Amino acid sequence: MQEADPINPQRLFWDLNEHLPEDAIVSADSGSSANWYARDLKLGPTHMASLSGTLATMGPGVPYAIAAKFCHPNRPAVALVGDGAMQMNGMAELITAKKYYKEWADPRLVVLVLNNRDLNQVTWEQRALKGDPENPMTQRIPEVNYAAFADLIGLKGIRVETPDEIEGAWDEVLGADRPAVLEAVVDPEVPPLPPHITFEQAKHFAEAVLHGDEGRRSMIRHSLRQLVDVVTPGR
Ligand SMILES: Cc1ncc(C[n+]2csc(CCOP(=O)(O)OP(=O)(O)O)c2C)c(N)n1
Ligand SMILES: [Mg+2]
Repeated sequence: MQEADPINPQRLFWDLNEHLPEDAIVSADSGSSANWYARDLKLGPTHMASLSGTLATMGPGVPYAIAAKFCHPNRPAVALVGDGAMQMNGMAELITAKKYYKEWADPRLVVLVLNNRDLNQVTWEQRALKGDPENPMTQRIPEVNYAAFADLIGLKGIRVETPDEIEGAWDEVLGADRPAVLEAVVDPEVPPLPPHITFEQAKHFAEAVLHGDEGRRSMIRHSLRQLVDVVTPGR
């Protein structure tokens, strides 16, 4: 529930807990979605779920969800994917979903796209492991309207730009009569802080800030907020 600019990505996963159908099959990609999937999503015994195998390659999120639909056409599938992975192959795989969805007993295949215009997981890896500031030349990726692309090819697309739109958007995409993209414009400066950060990681993180990372102001603000919540739970 901590504020971010414009949306804290964790909020999408937290709110999904209230909307995820009991028989849903969930997939998450290699990217920041893997952090929030692990940290914020509560899966029950009736769910099935997969992460990118051995946390290795980007790109399996949408194909895993399509595979789930072929194995269990009567169960809804939800893929949790970054914008980089969508640009790599996820957008093309939406065309596959369009080709086959009428053959599925339950047509629901929802793709959450975290639109952060960044290869965010690696941006944070470089900050925490090496103390390197964000390198805009390698990390930033082009702005694309993923919801409009879904509409264009005959699927459903919804784009949210404020946190208060999230609840209604989950209802809409999970109630759709076809595969749907929920595109959320999220803040790339929310740190994926592990629950037990090591001294080395904290040191490198501080170095990245000192080396003039462009996002340093909001990084510091978000990190402090998360730490305060850890030491004062239930505030
Ligand atoms: C094919 C491939 N290229 C590069 C990587 C390294 N890598 C892991 S996560 C990541 C960034 C993912 O970016 P995006 O899909 O936009 O997700 P975000 O972390 O921004 O949410 C990269 C480059 C990888 N795992 N696989
Ligand atoms: Mg991204």
